[in-house]
This record gives sequence, structure tokens and C-alpha cells, in this order.
Amino acid sequence: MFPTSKIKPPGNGSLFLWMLLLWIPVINAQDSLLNNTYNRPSTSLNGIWNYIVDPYENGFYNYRLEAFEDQEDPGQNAFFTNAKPSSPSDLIEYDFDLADSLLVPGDWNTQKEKLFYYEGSLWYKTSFDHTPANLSNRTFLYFGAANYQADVYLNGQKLGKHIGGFTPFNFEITQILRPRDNFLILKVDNKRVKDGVPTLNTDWWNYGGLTRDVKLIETTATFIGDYFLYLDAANPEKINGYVQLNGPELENHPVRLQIPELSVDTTYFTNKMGRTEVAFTAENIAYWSVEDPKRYQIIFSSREDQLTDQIGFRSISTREDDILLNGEPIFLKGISIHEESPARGGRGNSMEDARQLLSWAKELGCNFVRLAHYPHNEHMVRLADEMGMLVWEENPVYWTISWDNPETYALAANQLTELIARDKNRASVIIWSMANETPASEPRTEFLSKLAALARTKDPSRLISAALEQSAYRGESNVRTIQDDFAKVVDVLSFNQYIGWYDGLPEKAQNISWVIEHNKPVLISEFGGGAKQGFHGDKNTRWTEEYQEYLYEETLKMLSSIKQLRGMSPWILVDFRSPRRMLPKIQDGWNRKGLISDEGKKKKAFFVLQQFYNSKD
Ligand code: GCB
Repeated sequence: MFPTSKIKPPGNGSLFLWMLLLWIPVINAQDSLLNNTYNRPSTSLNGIWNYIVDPYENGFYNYRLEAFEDQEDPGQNAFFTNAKPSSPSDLIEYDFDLADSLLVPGDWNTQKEKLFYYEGSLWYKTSFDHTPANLSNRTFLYFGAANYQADVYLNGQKLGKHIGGFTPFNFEITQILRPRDNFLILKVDNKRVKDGVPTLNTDWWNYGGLTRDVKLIETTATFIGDYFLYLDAANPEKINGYVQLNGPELENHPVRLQIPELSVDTTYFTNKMGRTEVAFTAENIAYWSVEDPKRYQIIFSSREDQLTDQIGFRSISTREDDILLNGEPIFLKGISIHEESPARGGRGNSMEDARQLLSWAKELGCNFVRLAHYPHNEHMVRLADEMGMLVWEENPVYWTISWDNPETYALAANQLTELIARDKNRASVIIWSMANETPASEPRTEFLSKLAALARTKDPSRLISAALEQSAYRGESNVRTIQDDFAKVVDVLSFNQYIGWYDGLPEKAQNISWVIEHNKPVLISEFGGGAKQGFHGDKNTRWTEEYQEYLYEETLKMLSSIKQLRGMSPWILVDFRSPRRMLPKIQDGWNRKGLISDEGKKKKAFFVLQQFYNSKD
């Protein structure tokens, strides 16, 4: 299914070992063998790394375009060997240690002017010493994300390859690690690919590189690899889930689960796969909510390992047109957000970035954010959990994906699986979104339906949606509807609409009515228009703050007539970079639909939405 990479046979000629090592598959979501890296002992590898730009992939292929890593002897010019001349007559045409450097984590585009538009391969290198705290411990190398494809080598050996720019992955390095002078080398390639997820065409900046934290994680030999705890949909006093061990001592292994505040203290015994189902009842659970985002301290202990987490319990469901949080109807007062750093520009990745974005959303009166159009960093959902902000998370299936290609499906399924693996214990996350604005067709609906079924198997505790498109109702252009077979699959019927921007002027909204023939809650996942902060004029003059303000006023009136309306996430909180947006003096490479400028200044429409949300309680 996936391309694979090969590793050179070891010198000792052990055929069996070599056969085992021969196929290093692309890293698939391993159903998170190493969940909750937040609370595990770790050593950060963040910092200054050397890099080499390699548009021709000269460090990866020989001059016959054969991958060095596939050769019996890769030779010194394979960058992952980090070769150094052993005499002045040696010919080696690269040197990481003399090369320029980049900060990790961070996209390369906004760190170096010459890399601003770069799309291609770039090699990273760092060195580190590491002695595990205990001889029997295992060590993993963890990457929060690398956009888009990463080939990873430690001490000259290939660890594997990961595809997908927004989800975490890891490799066990216990056998390769040495106490001193480890060299870690990666090729990260952000070339857009037609059959990729996302595909060639998007409306955001294709930031390349190691955009999230890199760390070493140490575990005991057998450790608590993964777990899931969630409130039973039918019984609000019951918590379900599982614990999965990783390591040699899988069978009949005691795993103790403690939630001191709920007086829960139960020991489970794993099956031979190292897994145990968890189910228990607890009285007086304080449910996680927007007003009181209660999280409980959870302690898992196995023979050697102990792992803690902070988990909230809540239910989310729908009943006819309503969305119910803990059984009570809720209106989702939302805003869409791209993952860009308000402070620095470029890809956001820190807790400070998350705090600024979510604080603005709070100030706007939101109880809900749509994290568009790909999985954001883990700080966002951890902080949303703490702040009581509901979250929509999205798989980067955007616009024109190759619906017929099974490998493309596998890439989409893998990213969705990795996202669910990372965030399934976050109470704030209530919706998994399968896709954005995908053109309805049979293969597309089949593709998305398979993804939805996958999400439902992995996680019975959340709602499924996708940002769909609207169309004219029975040919009447002033009457709008949703005609899309995928609407039957989703729990929440979400769609984007741009009446007043791509579709007439703001006043057009006055003449539009809606016929929605689904008995489901409706969420307007996008509406909006562009405005350059500080540019003022007539309300029908494009790009003025007055135009955007008027568009919000008219749109909010129009949407309020939709009987099933239960939420919205207008487009968008902050202006964001996009190479599709090049109008000089106005856009200059930025999508200007933000309610806040890239310099952090609020536009007039911010206050229109704020007033609407504040009046909604
Ligand atoms: C959309 C897309 C979003 C774009 C936005 C726009 O419908 O979903 O990714 O950025 O429109 O600004 O045109």
C-alpha cells in the first residue's frame, strides 16, 4: 500500500535480522503506541539545527536517480551518513557543521528570506548525547509534526518515513542510541503532490519543515502506551475505554487506574495483546463544560510505569435539530482559526500562540473554535480543555483530492487515525471534520463515508461533520439548500457560504431564503469577506472595514432565519498567509478575511460578531 524504504544489510550477515529490517514501512498511525507525550519524561531536542537546502535531492539520489539508501554501499555523498573527509584528497560535497542553521520547531519559510517560497527537500541535522535513566529503559524519538514528508536517519541508519504534515509520529531508537555524539538527520520535503492529502491546491501557506517539538521520550520496558476514557453515551455515570500496554510483558499484566477525586481505584488485567477494556461507574461526576471545564487527575500504573493525565468527562450528542452538551442544547458560537503564530507570523506551535488565539476567541464571545483545515498542534487542544472551549478538528481533505486513488485514501485515513489517537482524551474536542468544500460525486462520497466510518469505530464519543457546500434549491438562485449525499452521513450538517463576497454584495443576503431538508443541527462552517485593517470607506467598497462589517450584519440576519441553525464558525479569526492572495497594497500575500489583522488589530466586524454572540445567551 505505502512505499517502503530499505536498509543496508548489517555487516555480520545475519540474514534473518536483515529480513526483519528490510522493510521499514512508512509510519502508519500505530493507534498511538506512545500517547500523551505531554506527561511523559522527555528530553527536548528543540533548538538550533543545521540545514542544507536540496532542491535536486542530491543528498538522497545518486546521479542515476537511484536512492542512496537502496544501495549496498550508500557512499559518502548520501547526506544521512554525515561523512567527513578523512584526508585532504577526499571528495565530499556537503558539510552539515559548516551549514547555516534554523530554529526547531519552526517553519523554514519565515525564518530565512531565501526560503520564503521554497517548496522541496531540505535536510536537517542535530547531534545529541543521551544516557537513559535506567539500563532497561526504552527510548523513542518523537516529532510533533514535519510538513509534508520526512525521511529520518539516526547515526546513519534509516528509522523510517512519515507522510502527512500535521500529526505526530515516533520511532523507537533504543538499539541505535549511544551515550554520546548521536547524529540525527532528516530530509523534510514539502513539495505539494497531486495525490497527497492535502493536494496541490489550497488557500494557505505551505510552511515546510519541523514545525513542532522534537523530543526523546524514555519509557520502561513495558509501558502504558495508550488509553482512552470517555463518558458512556447512554449512562452518564459510566466511563468506558481501554488501556493498551506496549512491551514484552503484555499478558495478564495488572494496570491500576486511579481517579482520586471520584474515589476510583481499580486494577485491571490485560489480555495477551496487552489490552484491557475499562468500564466503571462513578457517582457525582462533575461534567466538563464551557462554564466549568472540570478535568480530573487520572493515574495509570502498571508494574513499572506510571502515567498521569488530566481528563474531562462530558457527553456530546444530537437530537433532531439540537446539539446537546451533557444533555443540554447548546449553540456553538464559533470562529475558524488557521495555525499561524500571532506574535511571529508563520506556523504557530507554542503554548503562547495557542493562548493568544484562544483568548481572542473568548473575547469575541466564542464557546467554540473550528481548527481549520488540518490538525493543529497539541497545545491548542490541551489549552481548549483547560479554558472550556469546544473544538472542531479537521482532516486536511481539502477541495480536489484524488478520490479514486486508494493510496490517497490511505493517507487521509492515516492522518485521521493519528489525529484521533492524539486527541481522543480531550473533552473539548466534540467534532471530527472529515473534509472541507469537496465537490460532491460518488467516489468522493464513498471516500468520505469510509473516513467517517473509521472515525466512528475509533471513537464513539464525538460527532462527525464536514464543511460542505450549498447550492440553489430546484434552480431558484435566491433559495438555497444542501444537496449532498454526504449530508446523510454527518451528525452535524455544516456548510460554507459566501453570499456577499464571492456571491453578490452584502445586501444580497436580504433576498436569500433557505430550505434545508435534513432533520439535523446546522452549523455554518464559514462565511466572511476581506478587509484591510485601517482601510475605511463606503460599505459597498471592497476591502474596507465597513464592507466587512456590513457583510457580517447582513449575513447574521440571514442565517438567523435558518430554523435548524445551531452554530457557526465564520471565516476567520486572524488574517493568514496565502499565495493565492496577491493583490498589491491590500492582500500582499495575506487572506484578509480575518476579524483581526496580522498585526493583532481588531477590525470593525469583530465587534459585530461579538455583539451577536453576547446577545445569544
Ligand atoms: C473557503 C475555504 C477557505 C478559504 C476561504 C476564502 O471556502 O474553505 O479555506 O480560505 O474560502 O477565503 O476564500
